[in-house]
Amino acid sequence: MEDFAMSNSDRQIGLTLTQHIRFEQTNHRMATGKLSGLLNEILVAAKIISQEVNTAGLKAELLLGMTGTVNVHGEDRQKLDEYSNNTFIHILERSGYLAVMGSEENDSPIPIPETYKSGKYVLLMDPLDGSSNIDVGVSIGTIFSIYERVSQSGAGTLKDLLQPGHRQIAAGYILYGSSTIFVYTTRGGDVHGFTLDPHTGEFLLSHPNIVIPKKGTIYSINEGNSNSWSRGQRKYINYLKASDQNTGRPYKSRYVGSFVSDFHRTLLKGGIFMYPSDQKSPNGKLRLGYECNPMAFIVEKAGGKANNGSRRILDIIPTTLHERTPLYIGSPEDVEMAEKYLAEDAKNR
Ligand code: AHM
Ligand code: MG
Repeated sequence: MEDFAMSNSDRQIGLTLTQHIRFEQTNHRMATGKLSGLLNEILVAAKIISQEVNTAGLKAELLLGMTGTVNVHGEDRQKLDEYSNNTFIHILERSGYLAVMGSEENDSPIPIPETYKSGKYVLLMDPLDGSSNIDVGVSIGTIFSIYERVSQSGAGTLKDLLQPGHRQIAAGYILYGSSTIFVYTTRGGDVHGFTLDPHTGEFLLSHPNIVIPKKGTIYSINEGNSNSWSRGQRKYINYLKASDQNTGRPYKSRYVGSFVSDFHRTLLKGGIFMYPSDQKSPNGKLRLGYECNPMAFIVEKAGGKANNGSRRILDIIPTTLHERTPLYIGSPEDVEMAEKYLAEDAKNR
């Protein structure tokens, strides 16, 4: 006779993100209902942005192209960047869960207006990452990172936003790609991915308990910058390109130029993503608070590693809201190998 007993994986079929967040909470791995509430607010903003990203080409006048202003990094601000930032801010500021926010698009911390209740969490975000891909239909994403505030009371402060990444209590990203995927983790939980079902408007569990392969066969880096790389960096990439069956080389090269997409592929398939320091950008390009830390938190939870070439990303103490750091992130054996090559640079300094 056939066995119709339900396995754990059967039980997870059709599990919505909202139900999953609630389960995580009742499993006592997530301390309070308040964090669940905050994650649910992020989910709402993600659904709105996903819808706008998917139909942006049909409202090109309104949603594509430049706003005519520049952001804090001196980059031209895109209409969809601004739309996403405003959507997140307006939904989250009235949620009652946050004391302050920080965004790639805002020079300074974003206070919670006095008309709304303030809460015990603080949030850092890159509301729409991969700006250069917005107008060309290539995958882009949102990244978020959540901490408990360290200030005791009143309005949240910059200090609340400058905590080392190992203090994160939750982090995640939303990939607006061939499908919209929401990946998140919490301090006590594993890494889980959900795919948006466009018919029901629900995120359904599609990638439970993500574990990154110990080693991959793909590297991801902007090779256009290779002339300004350090000697160790150049040697490492040459090593990855050399043929050796035993170690699966040469590695394949893949670079979307949207961090969320490049990271998502690396998380699922293994390998390494790098945005190194180079002569033009000694601190690399990516920002510690709302790009590197959340992905480092996720990758470590999935069994991977993230460092700046020599130091664990999650141990860096931020000094400014928009500070940048070199990044090596992915399968543990690949990140360790990169570290070995980069150690040579340190010796020669
Ligand atoms: P953005 O936040 O302005 O979109 O910049 C970050 C993006 C990342 O998504 C991506 O990994 C990187 O910039 C690509 O940079 P480059 O074009 O220098 O390769
Ligand atoms: Mg960004």
